[in-house]
Amino acid sequence: MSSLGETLKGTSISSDAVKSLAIEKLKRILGDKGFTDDGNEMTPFLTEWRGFYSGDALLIVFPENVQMVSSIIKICAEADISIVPQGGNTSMCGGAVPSSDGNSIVLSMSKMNNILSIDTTNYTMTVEAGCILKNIQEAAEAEDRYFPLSLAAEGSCMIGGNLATNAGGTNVLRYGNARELVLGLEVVLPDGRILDQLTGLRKDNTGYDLKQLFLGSEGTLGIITKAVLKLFPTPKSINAAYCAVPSISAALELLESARVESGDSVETFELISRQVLDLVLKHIPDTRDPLNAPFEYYVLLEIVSTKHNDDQAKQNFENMLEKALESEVILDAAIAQTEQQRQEFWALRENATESQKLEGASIKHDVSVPISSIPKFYDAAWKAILKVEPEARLVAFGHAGDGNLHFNVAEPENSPSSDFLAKWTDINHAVHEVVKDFNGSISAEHGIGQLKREELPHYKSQTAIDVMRIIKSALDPKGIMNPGKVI
Ligand code: FAD
Ligand code: 2HG
Ligand code: ZN
Repeated sequence: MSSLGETLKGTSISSDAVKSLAIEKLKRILGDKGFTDDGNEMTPFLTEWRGFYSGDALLIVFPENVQMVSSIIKICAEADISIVPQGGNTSMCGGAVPSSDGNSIVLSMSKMNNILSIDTTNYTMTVEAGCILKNIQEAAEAEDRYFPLSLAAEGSCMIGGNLATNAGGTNVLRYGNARELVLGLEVVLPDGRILDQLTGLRKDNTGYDLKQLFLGSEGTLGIITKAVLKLFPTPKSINAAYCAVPSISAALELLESARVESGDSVETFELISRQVLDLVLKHIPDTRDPLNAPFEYYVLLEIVSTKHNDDQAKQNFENMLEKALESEVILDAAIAQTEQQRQEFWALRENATESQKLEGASIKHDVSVPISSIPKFYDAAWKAILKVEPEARLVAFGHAGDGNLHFNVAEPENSPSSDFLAKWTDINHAVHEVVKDFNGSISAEHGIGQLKREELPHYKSQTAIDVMRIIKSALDPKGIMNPGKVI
């Protein structure tokens, strides 16, 4: 449909009128409870949680099933209205909020939140895309199965958003990214057709693996409506320790011995710098340092066994830590004796983002390098930041076990946030150039969204960008799926 006008039943009408008609049609098919155009009700869907991005929309829609999604897309495609898919709106890069041109609808997946089936023998679960991640974990647990995707936003992010961003989280070392946890997918394409690939197959080489296109595409190629997820045996014995390490290199030595000594059963290997711990202790009530003295770096380490009361695994874990202590690979460690103590360790890690937000302005870098390069990267990137802002405070933490660090920077104390934020691009550039030197990635797990869209072409080859554009224009020739994101 032309953006300037269209002949409808013999009458020439403007594109605005076409849009108004489309919006009326959408309201009719969705019914009163299926949409909102109320300003106050719309606000949370138009604003990103850190407050960096906000936009405008014609409508927020809440479809209840895949047919509704398909009808919505068809109506929007005809009227050149853009669609911004939204799950829990926890994106770290402005991916789920519309632009301010007001030519979009936000399509919230929140009403498509049914767990459809669990096949304990096939170790799979079929879910709608609007299921909250935590509900999926709990549903698996109720059947004595385990869905390992885990991240601090799990109480509000939705599986569709996790898959659309190929989320990582704290268990990637053992189970892989979200992408590796999916066997089948149902997607509504930008022309409204439904691509049903909801199989629970572990082997299927019948041509291109189409689902992979949509995993990590951040809503730019279609709407994920259902997924078949992989399940695993539930860890029954979890050994957790909060370890102080003298250096990042020592942390990697610990990783090596933990993997070998446990029969490669390391579930979590999270790095926490002292600055992060300090922010958490300062801002988050009921948190405490598990160790008696301060140290520069910590590792939250968990080793799991699927056997009940696995005394052997516990013994191996303690022996491994003792050896590490003797060889000064660790300087001290607290071992969780109860589930509550384990949760206390986790609070120190999971509140890193919240406490950094409460501390003031921050500039984040979600980067990955080969695990072996982490120590050198860490030093080089920190030096590069200090050249731009000598008073910057490094808030580094993350998934060191898979090479992904959140190399974040907090504003200097006692100076205006605006001065610090004015250096955003320079600080980003400084870190990302070091990432490039180490053959790393400028977005390990959060995606590109709006935040890194401009930077992407500097860090990806022209050929890769060309192929991405070919795929985008083949699937979404009108460019209506989440415009302004990724490419
Ligand atoms: P949204 O934010 O709503 O959307 C994210 C993107 O996916 C957008 O581009 C959106 O358009 C698209 N999208 C959403 N649903 C669909 C759908 N059904 N079909 C197609 N496209 C869709 N991320 C990590 O990877 N690892 C972490 O450890 C991690 N920790 C976090 C901790 C906190 C405290 C917070 C706030 C965020 C964290 N994140 C993390 C980022 C974020 O939570 C994840 O990326 C999450 O997977 C996004 O899910 P969501 O439902 O909130 O998606
Ligand atoms: C995490 O690992 C998230 O906790 C958030 O990916 C990281 O706040 C951040 O930068
Ligand atoms: Zn993370």
